[in-house]
Amino acid sequence: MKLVDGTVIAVHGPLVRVQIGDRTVVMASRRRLKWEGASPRSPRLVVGDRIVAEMAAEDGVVVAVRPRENSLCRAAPHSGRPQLLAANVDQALLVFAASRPEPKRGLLDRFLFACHASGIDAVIIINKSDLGRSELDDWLPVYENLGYEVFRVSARTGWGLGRVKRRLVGRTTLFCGPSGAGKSSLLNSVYPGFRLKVGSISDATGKGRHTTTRAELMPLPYGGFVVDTPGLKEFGVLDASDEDLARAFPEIAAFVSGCQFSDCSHVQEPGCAVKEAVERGDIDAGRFASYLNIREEESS
Ligand SMILES: Nc1nc2c(ncn2[C@@H]2O[C@H](COP(=O)(O)OP(=O)(O)OP(=O)(O)O)[C@@H](O)[C@H]2O)c(=O)[nH]1
Ligand SMILES: [Mg+2]
Ligand SMILES: [Zn+2]
Repeated sequence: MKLVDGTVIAVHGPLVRVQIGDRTVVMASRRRLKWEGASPRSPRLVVGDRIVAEMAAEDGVVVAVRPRENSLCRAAPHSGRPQLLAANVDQALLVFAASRPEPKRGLLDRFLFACHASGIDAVIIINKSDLGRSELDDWLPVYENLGYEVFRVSARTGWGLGRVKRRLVGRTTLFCGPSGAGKSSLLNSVYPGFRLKVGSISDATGKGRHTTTRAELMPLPYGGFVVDTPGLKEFGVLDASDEDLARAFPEIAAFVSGCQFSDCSHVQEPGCAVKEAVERGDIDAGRFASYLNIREEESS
């Protein structure tokens, strides 16, 4: 018996696939798994977790989990319970398609919010730029003006991928976004060796078909790791504190001190500087809608 360190690269029900040095081992976990550090938001192993395994010959069992540096977490669609997408990532690439499927701003704002709340750098990737003009041309500049990095790319033609590749080197990067946005296609384009399965877009709904079914951590040949994930339809937020909201929506927070009431909810109070700014166009109406929506979900 000896103890070795490893990283979870995939979760298969109760079993995990763990990278230990240059080999991978599928193993179960001790029932009394030791969570080092603070108690975890979700006590289930997730891709990216750093673990300690007890090995005997070729077999192993997970006995402990190192403290998580960060984790991207959402409220699971039905139960509302914390569900982690991955742990210990350096950045998240939020992948949306210019069209097919149509990009949803509400979802983008929720991803951005969760990244802020977990301290994970977010980059906005607009894939399928080869499809031409899209409704997103009207609102994407809002995000560029807020200081987000926005990369327009095409996995199909290879356009813009150099920048993406440079951004991946030496880091652990989570790819997330709706089904059909082209996460797996992009990963295949930056490294064809991945040979990830790619789905089609339904002609009836214009949406993806949930081709990727589990998150997987994969090494890049030029250094760094990427995590491909299944497409997400919804992203329920957890623990949205006022500070988290202010950090994720700084352009709204900037006006709050001008409101007549110090506890203004910016919904129907008179003398609301936030609503006035929305009416003048100084705050983008779509962003304000996302802000209210996230806050409302949190208080419900
Ligand atoms: N026109 C165009 N189509 C693309 C591009 N990138 C991907 N696609 C197509 O979009 C469809 C979905 O691609 P996937 O890579 O499977 O999408 P995904 O985000 O991994 O989807 P899930 O695994 O279901 O979450 C496929 O038919 C791809 O060929 C692109 O840059 N341009
Ligand atoms: Mg996929
Ligand atoms: Zn107000």
